[in-house]
Amino acid sequence: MNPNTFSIPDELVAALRQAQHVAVLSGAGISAESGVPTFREAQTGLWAQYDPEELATPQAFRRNPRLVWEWYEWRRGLVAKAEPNPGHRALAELARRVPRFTLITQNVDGLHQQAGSENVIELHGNIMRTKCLDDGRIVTNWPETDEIPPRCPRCGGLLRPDVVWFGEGLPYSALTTAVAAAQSCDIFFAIGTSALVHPAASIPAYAIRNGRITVEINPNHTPISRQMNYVLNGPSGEILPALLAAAWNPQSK
Ligand code: BV8
Repeated sequence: MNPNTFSIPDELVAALRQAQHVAVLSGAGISAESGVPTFREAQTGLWAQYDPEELATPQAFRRNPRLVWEWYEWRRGLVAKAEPNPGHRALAELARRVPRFTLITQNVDGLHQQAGSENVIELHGNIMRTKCLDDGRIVTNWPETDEIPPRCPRCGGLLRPDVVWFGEGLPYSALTTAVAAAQSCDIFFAIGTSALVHPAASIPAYAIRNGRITVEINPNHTPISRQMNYVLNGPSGEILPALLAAAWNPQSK
């Protein structure tokens, strides 16, 4: 990982202060400092032998529903122990500072909402929500059972996490709202995303093509870095608070 070398450009601070609409696309990296492993990081223990992109598919669930259900139970346990970090909290604060704020996330951990962000657009669902495989409706509780995965109390179908698996379409309204925000915002941030998972990874291109001010926050280089107006190399948990301090507490600069 290259050393975290970031400085906050004055012109970006000025643009942020006068922005009417700020849009953010966040990825697993914004939750890294909360201890939630990013999607690509090696999995630990029992799960080290599996590739997340193999497990997070309808095929894997059809082939071995118990294994996939238990993988999500393990991940839910990690997420349940995680707390929002200063990066999540800075975005909740930013929403209070600008007239219009659109937060789009690829993450399924719900940490933005825990940090106080509202109207979060969850492109890939939420790991803490469960739905019926057959009727697709959310199930909030089900009878105690030794059967894994448990079954839908309404129709008896298998229960599954309410996330978007590889090969599944993203929620249409979430995706169209995200694209519209990228096209019409004043400043677009891509934060903690490897920009590899589509179609989410194509959202920054709408801001770039529409001449919006674009900012990437990531310790590493990504496929979109070259096209962004600003690239701040470092952890979002440090950069975002520094950016807000520079914009709204200039004396702390
Ligand atoms: C679909 C839920 C079709 C599940 C997830 C082109 C166009 C369209 C599709 C494709 C395409 N090419 C390939 C595809 C197929 C596929 C895809 O994109 N594959 C990839 C691997 C090439 N896409 C799909 O299958 C999508 N569906 O296209 O269906 C369709 C259409 C209509 C109708 C039917 C079908 C579905 C994709 C969604 C998959 N589900 N999550 C679960 O979580 O179990 S995606 C999953 O990956 C997570 O949500 C996660 O967010 C995402 C990984 O991306 P990132 O968030 O970027 O995370 P990553 O770990 O990659 O990177 C972390 C970054 O953070 C790094 O850059 C790192 O440097 C940085 N970082 C680290 N520390 C910090 C930091 N940054 C800041 N601060 C730090 N401290």
